[in-house]
Amino acid sequence: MFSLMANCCNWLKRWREPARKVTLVMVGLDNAGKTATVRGIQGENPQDVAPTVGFSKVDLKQGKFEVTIFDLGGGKRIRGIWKNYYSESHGVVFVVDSTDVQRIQETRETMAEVLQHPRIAGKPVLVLANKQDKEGALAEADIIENLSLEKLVNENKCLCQIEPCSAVLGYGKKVDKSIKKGLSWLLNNIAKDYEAITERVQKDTDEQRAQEEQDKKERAERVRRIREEREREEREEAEREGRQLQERISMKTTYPIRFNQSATSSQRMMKRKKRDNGKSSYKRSLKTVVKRKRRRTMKNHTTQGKALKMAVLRRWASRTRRRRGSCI
Ligand SMILES: Nc1nc2c(ncn2[C@@H]2O[C@H](COP(=O)(O)OP(=O)(O)OP(=O)(O)O)[C@@H](O)[C@H]2O)c(=O)[nH]1
Ligand SMILES: [Mg+2]
Repeated sequence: MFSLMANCCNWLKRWREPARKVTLVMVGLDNAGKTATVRGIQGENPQDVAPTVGFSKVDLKQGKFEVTIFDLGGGKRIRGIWKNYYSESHGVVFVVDSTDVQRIQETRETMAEVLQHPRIAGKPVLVLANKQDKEGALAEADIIENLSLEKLVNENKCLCQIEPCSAVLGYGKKVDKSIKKGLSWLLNNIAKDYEAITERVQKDTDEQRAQEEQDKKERAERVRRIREEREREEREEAEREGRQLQERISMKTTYPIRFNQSATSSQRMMKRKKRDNGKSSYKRSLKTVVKRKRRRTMKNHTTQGKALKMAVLRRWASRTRRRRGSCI
């Protein structure tokens, strides 16, 4: 009677407990069946899934747990982003393609890297040996041996469970029982040590955020320095060009020949004035122009044309005289 009451109290206590937020990271080589597995758990058809580029985040409710699963792309070039999700994860789901015997070594190395990471070591790990419905799939024991699973989990102090399964057998309530079993094993083990894992998650996440913030600042500082350097160079270049332009302009204005030329022409003017006994050089020069024109016309034209040209020239000379108000 007493134990029945104690059980009831425990059940009531658990029932009144708030939902626990758990974050899981789902990793494994590309084509292993991660997205198909998540889809099945979510209640969506796991057939015809496309390779994941980057990651996809899935939120679901599993009993008393509010679970967030980060389904990360497994392509070789995407694997670099996995570590960004380690700090906030309470546990790991590692999906293995049991038929991919050729890449079993790569799977082993990848798994070792994940479990050895300081932000993963010590956290519970569920290994799903997927694609058991396919012919030639490795059995559980073979996978444990090929992955050196025992050694790996012992070295990194990770609680581990392996479940042979098939992600495409069914979905929702009909999802493969092994997947369900594996997921509840993982959540229960996280729940057992929930406070400690959550504290670690909090600490690691804060550290990672601080590190990211620091990296961001350093990046911004680097960019600022590069921009300043470039602006300084551009300014110097502009100043140099401006100076050269200024020099060229001043060279033009103080060009000695021009200066001498103008000096010579004024000198010539003075000389002419002297020669003409103070007569206007302008009159003299006009006379010269007319003379010159007349001579040129005489030379170049026939008698008739000459006469015509002379008439034109005379008219031009008289018009010029009138305009200038002078007489030659
Ligand atoms: N026969 C069989 N096929 C499966 C199983 N699980 C997944 N597949 C198929 O395997 C292929 C790859 O599945 P995904 O879920 O996209 O694999 P993934 O691990 O998410 O791959 P990435 O997103 O590239 O990392 C798909 O064509 C699935 O239909 C399974 O249990 N059995
Ligand atoms: Mg995927």
